[in-house]
Amino acid sequence: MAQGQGDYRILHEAALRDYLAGIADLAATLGGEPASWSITEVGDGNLNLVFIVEGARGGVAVKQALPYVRLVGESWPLPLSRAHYEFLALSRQAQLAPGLVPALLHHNEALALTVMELLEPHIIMRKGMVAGTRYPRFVDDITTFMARTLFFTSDLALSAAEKKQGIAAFAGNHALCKITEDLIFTDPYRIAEQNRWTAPYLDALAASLRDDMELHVAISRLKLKFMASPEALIHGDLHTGSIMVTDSQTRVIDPEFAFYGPIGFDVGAVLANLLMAYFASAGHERSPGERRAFEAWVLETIEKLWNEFARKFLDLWRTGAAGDAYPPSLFAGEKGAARLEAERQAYMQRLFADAVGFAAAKTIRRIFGLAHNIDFELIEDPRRRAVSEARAVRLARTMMLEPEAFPTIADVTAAARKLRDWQPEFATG
Ligand code: SR1
Ligand code: MG
Repeated sequence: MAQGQGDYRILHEAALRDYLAGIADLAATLGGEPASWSITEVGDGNLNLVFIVEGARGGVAVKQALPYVRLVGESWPLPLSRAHYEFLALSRQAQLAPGLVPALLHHNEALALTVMELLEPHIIMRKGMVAGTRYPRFVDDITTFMARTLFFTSDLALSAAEKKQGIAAFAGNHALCKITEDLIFTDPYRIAEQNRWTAPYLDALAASLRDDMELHVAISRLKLKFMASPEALIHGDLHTGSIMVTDSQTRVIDPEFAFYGPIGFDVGAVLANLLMAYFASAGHERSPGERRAFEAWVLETIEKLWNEFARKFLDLWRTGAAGDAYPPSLFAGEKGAARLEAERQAYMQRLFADAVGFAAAKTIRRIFGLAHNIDFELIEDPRRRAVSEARAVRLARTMMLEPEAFPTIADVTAAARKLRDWQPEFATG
């Protein structure tokens, strides 16, 4: 499947058609004459080109990395090697969480190009949530994906040698890590050219982020944890734009930010994006209270997200731990079993605190940093948008500064519920 010949070039429509026509398996999947294939560029992410190609028999999705950040342009170069790490991560995730990532059909290292199954009729979950759609399969699927990919690439499941080989295999993806280190953990808290927010309503809040030393300590501790905690192979960008859904299926896409990092970063990413969908929802209402049922579902999903993830992760630990951490010989007998179980609970409590902190960081970056999300951006009236954003920031700030106020996931949802109708000073006027 993997190919490595040829020089890199950007494949626009005609070149892509010729390229795919030259690969017998793909041409057969598409069917009919290559000239009849429809090719549409649909990429709405920040980094890459994405094409949907459809023929008489079927379709495929083609993703090609650009040598720069698409959102910004050629002034911000970015290594093509991210396509290699994405392919590697997708391959590993497919083994560990079968059916929860798109099937890989072809990869060309030199072209930084990957061909995958066409996910149809799946849509990007973020778009569905903006429309107020509920996804009944989501929580079970995403918790299975996270529990299995994170547990089985951790020291709880791997030998020390396997784990270190894993870390080494992804260590070269540091340019993508640097994006996260800058855009999530640094820029929103300082003057940075690419920052933006809903002005003038959030001007004072933006200034307060730049001036709050306790917040600077808290975000820097999280940054250090992100940089120096190779706990497991994480997706690295697990927001609702990296998840495609239908009523009955969930697929996780786009793991180009994958590396060995803190487990709480992936869990916190999903948590943050559900919280943002919750706070954005009021801004999408056409009549007061119209989306209450959707909002109740989001909060219920947030609670299940943590509870189900923790249950599945602990089950794997209790039944499938073959890693070099926590040697069984140190926890023999009834006394050992009881002590190890208490330690598992303490591990999960620490992981929850990490997830709460990372969720806060991921929320603040989407409101004050370079890359925003459509949950808020599609609220047309800027004052209304700023109200939703200010509620999310108020919760995020407390989560970052007072993590002890959130010992359980129910404390997070209770705090979110309380802020649903909170009116910042600028709300009227
Ligand atoms: C310059 S890239 C901006 C963001 O897009 C990706 O989806 C990541 O979230 C990254 O931080
Ligand atoms: Mg992406």
